[in-house]
Amino acid sequence: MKYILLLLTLSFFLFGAGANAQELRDVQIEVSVTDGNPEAGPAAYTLTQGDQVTLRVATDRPLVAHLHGYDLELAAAPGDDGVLVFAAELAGRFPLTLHGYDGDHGSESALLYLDVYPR
Ligand SMILES: [Cu+2]
Repeated sequence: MKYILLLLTLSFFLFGAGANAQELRDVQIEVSVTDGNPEAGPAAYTLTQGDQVTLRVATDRPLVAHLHGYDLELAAAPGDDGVLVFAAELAGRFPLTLHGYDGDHGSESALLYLDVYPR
């Protein structure tokens, strides 16, 4: 009986620690690009440092997008969404910009902003 109590106590402790770690959220962000512009204008998304981010870009034409600061790039095409999966370890404001759209490399317009707040 004592062992069972000990196990219960232990699992409570472990579960408690796990619950703390889960303050780190899984954040899904989706943006749809048409004519080189995000559907509803460039939105800002608020994150907390350490959040696990899945960033998905759907597009009507082939594009390359660049997440500044994190220096991550994704490619997307019609029917083939571009996806970035990363931990938001850097705090600050970071734009995701177009580096190419439909073969044109001239644009650097922002598709969205990530505002990552320090823990
Ligand atoms: Cu860039």
